[in-house]
Order: sequence, then structure tokens, then C-alpha cells
Amino acid sequence: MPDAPLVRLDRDGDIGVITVDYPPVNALGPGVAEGIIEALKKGNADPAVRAMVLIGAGRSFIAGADIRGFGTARKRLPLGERVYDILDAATKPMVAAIHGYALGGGLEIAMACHYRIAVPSAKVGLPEVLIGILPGGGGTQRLPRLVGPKVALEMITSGRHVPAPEARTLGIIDEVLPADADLRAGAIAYARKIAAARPLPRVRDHDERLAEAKADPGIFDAIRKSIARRARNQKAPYNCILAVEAACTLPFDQGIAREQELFAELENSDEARALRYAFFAEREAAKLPDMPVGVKPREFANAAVVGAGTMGGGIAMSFADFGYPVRIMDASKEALDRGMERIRANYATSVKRGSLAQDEMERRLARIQPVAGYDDIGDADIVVEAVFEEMDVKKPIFRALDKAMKPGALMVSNTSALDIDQLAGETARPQDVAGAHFFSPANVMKLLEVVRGAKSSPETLLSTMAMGRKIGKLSAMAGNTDGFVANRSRGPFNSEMVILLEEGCLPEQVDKVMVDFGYPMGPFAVGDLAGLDIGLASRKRRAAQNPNYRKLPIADRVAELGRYGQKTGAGWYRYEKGDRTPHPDPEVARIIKETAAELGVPQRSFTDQEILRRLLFSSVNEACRILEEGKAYRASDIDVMWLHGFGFPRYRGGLMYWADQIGVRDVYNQIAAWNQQYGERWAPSRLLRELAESGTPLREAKAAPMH
Ligand code: T1G
Repeated sequence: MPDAPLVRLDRDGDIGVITVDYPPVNALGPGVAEGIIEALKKGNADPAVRAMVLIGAGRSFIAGADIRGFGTARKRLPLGERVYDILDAATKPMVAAIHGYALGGGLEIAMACHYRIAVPSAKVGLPEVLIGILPGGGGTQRLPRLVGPKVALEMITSGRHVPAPEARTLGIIDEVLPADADLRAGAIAYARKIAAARPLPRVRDHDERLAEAKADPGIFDAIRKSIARRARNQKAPYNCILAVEAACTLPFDQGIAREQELFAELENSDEARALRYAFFAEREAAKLPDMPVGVKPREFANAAVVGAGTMGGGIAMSFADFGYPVRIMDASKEALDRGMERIRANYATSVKRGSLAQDEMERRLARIQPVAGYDDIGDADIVVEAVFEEMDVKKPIFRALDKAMKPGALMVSNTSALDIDQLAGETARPQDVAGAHFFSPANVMKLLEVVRGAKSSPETLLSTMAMGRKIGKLSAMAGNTDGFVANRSRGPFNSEMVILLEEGCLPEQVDKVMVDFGYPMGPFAVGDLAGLDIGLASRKRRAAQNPNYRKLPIADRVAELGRYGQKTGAGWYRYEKGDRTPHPDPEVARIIKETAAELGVPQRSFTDQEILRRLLFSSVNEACRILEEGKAYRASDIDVMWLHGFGFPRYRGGLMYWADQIGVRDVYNQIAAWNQQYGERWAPSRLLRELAESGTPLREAKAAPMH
């Protein structure tokens, strides 16, 4: 049975319908563009056809070029013969009928059509910058002609997906159909309506909106300034601006040629390769390779949260933000009222910033219902325990949940490090228990670390992963080990940054290296934001459990002085009242100097590269241990956790991907050298040694079976 054609042309009376059918998202994989061109030529040559519709089969219009093809030797159609060019030469009206996504090359094809109609739930955009390139199918030349240069610059440098109603207002979409309309029928009717209209409205012929740039040529420098912080160390966002500038200063075809030049500079850049890696790593993280076939995640329609503290409140907001009713409880009415007040204040801040409409705030708040006790949450589909990070506080809660929750309810804990099996052991249904570790602030951070207990059922694990996706999180699986995958792999980094102070570094020096590397904030400033009291408590707990635990006297002394960071006006830095700007504090430098002298650690200077590698190599080594112990499925999952849990700069791919750019052998050799110099804490993991010996990239490391 020959494969179904990727593209087919049918007729509905005098209207030709071109359908792209290349699951899952009709990406422009090999043969798709050629198929569209062939269908176009056939339709244009068929006298019975007065107009044509282009539509996607399945769940989407066209989600852009096939990203897997970038960086490979692939067949490229020359300028003038590409699908966009053939559309420009079309003699009969083309209507793009959009549902799901019209992204990248998909929107570029739609903009090369003469008309665009969509269903209200559709989204359009040019997200190429998110994978380190730019729209290379005429998008940088056609979009400014449709929406004006300003909006085009914002859309192309942000890569955001624009909902169809807004795209209509902006001028991208000509008509948004009613929500219950049949897209195909609506498009055919629309095509019939405009079939005789001439001249054909080609976007390339419309320069009127470009006048905006002539009137205000400063818009290009203005957007360069506005993106400077988030586009640091990157080239793609700036090439995007140059391409739109070309649209405003060059005739269309010259603009297209300039777009190609700027595109070619990016396709194989380190930035683009790292961002492509991150794109597929995120998709891979959703897959659990060892689940029995046929097991499906449980659906859920509502949730409950135990604990209305900072994390509990943020978790409740995550459910409400995605439309789920959620009940929240706490140990006392006062604590619950404080929690609800904090939630209200968080939403009010978003309204004040203009990132949330007042009525949407009301809708979300209405979904969050404070309740008195366990009897009020028993029929919830999912319950998330988010109370103080103490085993003796959490265990009684799981005993109470075991009594209160209906059979089949998913019972997950937001613990960031405690033993899931001990919590599950407090219930008669450990198969329904797993970890669901949110990152602070829980309603903002995208990562959800799902932790499998020894008795967590496949259904429970799949359901918790799916829960994350349904509330806008990136779910990644971790084994049950102290600190799970994210915090455990980060642990050595957190120690090494303080040990560097013992040897002569200062917090501001280390923070500058990490900010230059691409982090939004340095690790010491992050510590002050999170609160140094939390770190102190966790170090004390670890020292009590493990006599060999490497103490951090400098960090302990700073915290024991009540310097908890921003919340106390001083931590690693000092802060002016009402201001979050970190100021280096001579008091901290004095504590560092005195403690180092007491410890007898010789002081020396450090290069930025050594500081960077001491921090990140320590975590690479631990990540290899996690893989060799079977506590993570893939090295790329660890990268996803660092990107979405710790703000690792995305255009560097992730911790393991970045280390691979240096080379596994060099990483190993350096760690082995530090092992000689500093002892046991730098002992290379067995897996790292094996990878170095075989020259296997870290991101391809084979993990032991997950357990
Ligand atoms: N190429 C290849 N595979 C793709 C793909 C693409 N463009 N988009 C999605 N997939 C795969 C994905 O890997 C996954 O596979 C499955 O589809 C479902 O995706 C010339 C140069 C469309 C919003 O950047 O943002 O056009 O894991 O899990 O959450 O100027 O996918 O199941 O095997 O993400 O519903 C520009 C990228 C390309 C869009 C759907 N386009 N895709 O999200 O599903 S560059 C993009 C997305 C370009 C032109 C240029 C999202 C989505 P698997 P998913 P989703």
C-alpha cells in the first residue's frame, strides 16, 4: 500500500483544495514544499478551478520548516522556485485556511497566499529566533508589509505565537471564523466569494505600512536597546532586525536576497545548534521509555493543594491559570487567609504590570477556593502536598490524605529533596503517590520534576507528567534520590561557589562570570533572592545525616548573622531599603577573609574560565553519577532541568550539551586534575571516565535503567 501523499489536491466544484498531510504538525519536511508547488501548478493550469484553498490535515496548518533538516545537507529550492515564489506568481486567488499553528515557514506560506482565514483557536507566528535563526521564507519582508515594521520587529524578535483574533486586529488574518465553524467549508465559501477579485492582493506589492519606518527610522535602534539584556551573546535577534530593516530600505526582491544572506550566517551557528538541541530535548523529556504499552494517563478536572505558603499558593495559581478549579487548605485559618492574600497580591502585580487583564484575574481567583480541611478536598482528582520541607510535618499529612482522598486520586508531594518512598509508605496506596517538584515561583517557573517512587504505578507517573503539561509546565522524570535530579546535580555547584570564596574569590566576581556567561542573575544574588536561611537549614540537615558532608563555614557564618538576603536587607550583598539592587558588602569580604585565614586556605586569583568550569564541571560530574545510578533517563533531561529550573542560558543548550562543546575528554582531564589537587569531592564518576575513554559525547551517555 503506497504511503498516503504528503500533499493532495481535490476539487470542490470550482475551488481547488490543497491539503498538507504530514503528521504530527505538517512541518515542511522533504517533499512537502515540492508537493504544494506541484498542486499549485496543477490548480493554476486547471481551467475549472477559479480559486484555491491551502489547508492542513490533522491538528495543525503548517508548523514551519522541518527543524530536523537544519544543519544537514538538504535539497534547497533556489530563489524564485521556492513555494513562496510560486505563490507570488499564482494567477488564481489562494486562501490559506489556518487551524492549530501557522508558524515559521507555515505563516510565510500563508502570507504568500492572497488571503488568510482562521479558526479562533489558531495561533500564528515567526518563532525562528527561538531556534537561533530567522524567518528565511520571506517572513521578514512580508510581515512588516502586513503589520508595519514595529509590530513585525516585536513578533520576529520575540518569536511569540499570536492568537488568531489578535492576528486579525494586526492585519495578518483577513477573517476569523465563528468557533463552531467548519474551516474547510468556510474557506471554500470564502474562496468562492473572492474568486473574481483582481488584482490579486499580493503582500509583496503593499509597501504602505513600511512608511512607518521612514517616519521613525529610530525604531531599529530602539528595539536593539530593548532586547539587549535578553539577547546578550546572541546573533539571531540582531540579524532579524537587520532583515526587517532591509524590508524597509530595499525593493522586495533585494530584501529577500538580504534575508537569505542573514539566514545563512545563522543556520550552523553554535547558538542555532544549541537551541535546536534544546527544542528536541524538551520534546524527548516528555517520553518515558520504560512504561508498559497501552497505559494511559488519568484525566483530571480539578485539583487540591495542601499548604498555602509561597509554593502552595504558586501551585494553586498554576492550576487556576490553566482553567482548573483548585481547592487550597492550610493548618490554620490565619495561614490560609495569608496564603489567599499572597495569591491576590501576585495577581494584582501582574495586572499592574499589564501582563494580566483585571477580568482574567477575577476569573482565575474565582477558581481558587480556600477550604477548611481534608473533608473538603476528598473528591479532588489530584492533591499536591506543599507544606514545610520537614519529613515529620509531611508524613502525618500523607496519612490524612490516605484517609480523605477518593480511590484513584493522584497524591503528589512538592518536596524538593525528601524521600518519596517514606511519604508513600504512610499510605495504603503507595502506587498512587509520586513527587511533583515545582520550582519557585511555582506559577512562573516552567519545570516540573516528576519523581518516581519505588511503588509509583506507571499510570501515576504518566498522569503526573501529563498534569504538568496541562498546566503549562515542562515535565521531566527523576529517580528517588536525595535532591532528585535537579537539586542533586546542582548541589556541587552550590558548594563549589562558596569554596571558591575560601580560596580568594568574592561573590560579585563569581556572579559577574555567570552573568557574562548568560545567566539572568549570578548564583550569590539568586541565593539572596531565595533566602540564605533555607540553604543554612538544608546544610544543617545534610551535615546531621552525613558525617563526611563538606561544611561551608563562610556561608554558615553569613546566614548565622541573620543575613538572609533581600528579605533582611543583607546577605551576600547589602540592599538599600525598597531596592533589589545587590551592592558588594565589605562586611562579607571581611567574613570571607577571616574564615579563610582560620581554615588556613591559601588565597589566590582566578581566571573567569576557571571559575566557570569549577562550578559547572562539578555538576557535570554529578550528573554523570545520576545517570550511572539510573536516576535520570537521559542526559538531555538533565539539560532540560537546568534550562527550566536554574535559568541556564538556552543558547548554550544545557549543562551537558555545553560541556560537550568543550569536549568530554578535556572535561574529564580537568576533573581528574582537580581530584588530585582537591581530593575526593572531585573524584571523577565512572560513567564520565568511560565516556572520555570512548570519546562519547555526554549528551549521548547511556543511563542505567531507571529505578
Ligand atoms: N520540525 C520538526 N518537528 C517538529 C516541528 C518542526 N518544525 N514542530 C514540531 N515538531 C515535532 C516535535 O518534535 C514533536 O515530535 C511533535 O512534532 C509534536 O510537537 C523557512 C526556517 C507546533 C507549537 O519553530 O513550536 O520555519 O516528539 O510536542 O506542544 O522561515 O511543536 O512527538 O516526535 O512540540 O503541541 C519554525 C516548532 C521552524 C515551530 C506544537 N517553526 N514547533 O507544540 O507539540 S523554522 C517552529 C513548535 C522555519 C522558515 C524557517 C511546537 C508546536 P515528537 P510538540 P505541541
